[in-house]
Amino acid sequence: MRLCLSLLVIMLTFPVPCTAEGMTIHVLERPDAPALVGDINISNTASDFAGDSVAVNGSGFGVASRTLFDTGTNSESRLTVFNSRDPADNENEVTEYRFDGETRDIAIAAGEAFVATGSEGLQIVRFLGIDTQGTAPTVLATTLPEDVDDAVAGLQVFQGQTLTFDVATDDDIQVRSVDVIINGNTLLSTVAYPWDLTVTLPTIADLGTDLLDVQFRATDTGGNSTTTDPVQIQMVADVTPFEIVGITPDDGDSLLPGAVRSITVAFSKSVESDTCLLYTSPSPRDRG
Ligand SMILES: [Ca+2]
Ligand SMILES: [Ca+2]
Repeated sequence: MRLCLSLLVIMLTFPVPCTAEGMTIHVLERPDAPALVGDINISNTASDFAGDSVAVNGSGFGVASRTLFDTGTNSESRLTVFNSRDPADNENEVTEYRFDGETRDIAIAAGEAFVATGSEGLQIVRFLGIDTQGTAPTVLATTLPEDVDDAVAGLQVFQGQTLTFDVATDDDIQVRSVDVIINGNTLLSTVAYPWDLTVTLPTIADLGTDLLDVQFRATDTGGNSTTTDPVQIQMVADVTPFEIVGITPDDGDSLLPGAVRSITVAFSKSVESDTCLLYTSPSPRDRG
């Protein structure tokens, strides 16, 4: 089974080791209140079936892989392109590509499918047509950072804070990339859905201002792009203390002499590395 997220939809794929059923993708809507809303059925008429990889592009399409074995040791991979917009539609198959080798996994990046096969290496498949109609994508910010100061008007965040934004995108063909733009400069560009829009802010001193104009830009595979209107965010000094959220090895762990060559400490926020000192007992000379 494999999980995949798409447009507030969770896809769970189940490989079916039989002749006629092929692959069934169960679609759950709203991860916070899951409910089965439909299945995407990909038919299969081969004599044997294996494979459970699926990826979606954030623009209403996905790719699913299957590996077909003949009576010997030869294998053939089939990459099925399916429409994921309407889970209730059972005619979701768009097209299919075939190549040698056993499919191990799939990822979509910049509008192309990257298929890892056991014997044939990495296959790169341009699974949708070229975007030639000049229609730009849509992009909408769906989640903004938490306001850290309710007493002051507007949206405030801490300087140096790591923020994660969420956007919804769509296109007549497919979105290739999404960028985060701050004060006119591209701070982050990502090419794989779900778009990971996590950025670490500069300090007020480094940026020279406490005001951020945040925009998001979606670009399709034809080079057309749409940029959102700016969202103004104010950075303020971070007055909250940090915490230690994890130490490896853990307190009380039993270890063989000489087994520990490093200790990892995870903090709740970035800290100055030269302020981190290690103390061990019983000898104070072990301070480092
Ligand atoms: Ca387009
Ligand atoms: Ca506020």
